[in-house]
Amino acid sequence: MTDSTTTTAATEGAPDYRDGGLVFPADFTFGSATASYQIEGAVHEDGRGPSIWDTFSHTPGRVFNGDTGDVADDHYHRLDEDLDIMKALNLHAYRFSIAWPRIQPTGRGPANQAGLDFYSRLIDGLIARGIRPVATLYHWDLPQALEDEGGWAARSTAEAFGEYARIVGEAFGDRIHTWTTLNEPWCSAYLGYGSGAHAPGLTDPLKALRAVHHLNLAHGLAIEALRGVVTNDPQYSVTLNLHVIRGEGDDSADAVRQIDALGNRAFTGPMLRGAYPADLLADTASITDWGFVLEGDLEIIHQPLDVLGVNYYSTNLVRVWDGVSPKQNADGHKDVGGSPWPGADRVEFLQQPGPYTEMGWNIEPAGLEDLLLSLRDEFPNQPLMITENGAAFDDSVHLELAATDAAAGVVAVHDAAPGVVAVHDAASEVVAVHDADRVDYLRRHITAAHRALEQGVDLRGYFVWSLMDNFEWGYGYSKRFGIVRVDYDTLVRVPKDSAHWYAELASSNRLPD
Ligand code: IFM
Repeated sequence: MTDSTTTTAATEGAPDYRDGGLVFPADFTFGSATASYQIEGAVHEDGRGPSIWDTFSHTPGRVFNGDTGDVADDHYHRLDEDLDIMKALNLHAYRFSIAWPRIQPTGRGPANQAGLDFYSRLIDGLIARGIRPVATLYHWDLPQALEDEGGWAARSTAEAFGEYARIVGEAFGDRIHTWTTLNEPWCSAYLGYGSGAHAPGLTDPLKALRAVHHLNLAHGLAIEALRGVVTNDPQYSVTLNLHVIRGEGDDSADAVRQIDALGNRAFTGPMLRGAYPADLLADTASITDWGFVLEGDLEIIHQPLDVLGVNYYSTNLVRVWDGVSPKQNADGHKDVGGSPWPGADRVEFLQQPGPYTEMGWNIEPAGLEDLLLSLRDEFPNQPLMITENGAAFDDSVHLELAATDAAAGVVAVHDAAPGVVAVHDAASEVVAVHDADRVDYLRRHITAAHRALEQGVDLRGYFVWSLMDNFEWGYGYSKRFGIVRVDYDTLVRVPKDSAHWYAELASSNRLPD
């Protein structure tokens, strides 16, 4: 996951990753992913309690444009329509998350039956359509009541999570294909409690590190609880946003190592090796002695995993800050003042060469190949799954009509972003989105995945982020990652070209030409 030299897939023969016709194994999974708060809406319905993201998004200044997940994609009320879209896209699997506050409105106590019923309908609807359910237990919507008791900085939240896992395991443990405990605990800990860019919006390095451990512990407790109650033979996993870290300059090795420790090994260490890395403990010694790691915790966290979920979007470039020039913080996350890198004050994140997605993230498919190869080398017996990859491009539609086509009744409308064209009918409703940029991004990254497979990586599948445009956390609805367009006024869904392209891939396991 680190690279302080210059030997990367990007520089070896410089492939452009724009292959067609590549064939994936017949049992390779192509799916798509979403998360509860990003798509469901219906935040006050059927007994759902408030989550930290309800509080955060309703706090002025926290989310772009004051956007909230109150309605989002209204998936809660459009479940059948969305399931039919998944079926039409030939998805093999669908990765969704369960909103803890729908199941336990305050994070403790008996299950809310209406919440269980919603996910039961979702799971049954998937199975009826031949789509495997991949359930994430936690994609960031912590019950607010638990945050009020200390949130992830408190051990009791991890213990409550184990009980929540037992409840959903008892309810759905006959039907879930793959259980994923956490999505990107890096973000929950460091953006939630370190930088303040995510809920609950705190900027406390000690709490961020306590959160790291309690999220790790929650992962282990959840798997233990699930194993005790499920009745089918599911796969167990966790999804990490592992960082591909390049170094700039001859003295960058230590900066790379430090970010690798905080960003990657703080999770893979305890989860896959049963220990926190010694250099992580040393780097953060001025913040904590890690006395919150109690005897027995590491055994609980160190669970065999059927697949390790990997989310990949772009790379990082770091160097040692000289302490004089203005410090660059181009780590790809919304800069709201605090640092998501406790103890790494001497490391700066450099802006990388483009091209970029609408998030400002550099497009580098070689980074995905490098990441998969390095995981193969570090954890040779660990099967992998790409649980998120995708791109935001500006295919929102606020455009002029092209008079020449109007007579034909279909009006091509060109967006500001090159490579994206939305097509309206005469009533100005979007009927197609030609998102060539996104197709190109997906093609290149899926080619990178194929290259990794050919080099012996035990890669089991790929999930595109995201099935549909949705609430992109601190950026609200301003960033569109979906392969299906959502009109936030009408909530009408329109599959983009990328969706049709992906459907063709999923139907044949062959990369379209
Ligand atoms: O939208 C998020 C998702 O919730 C977690 N992984 C990254 C995506 C894009 O930022």
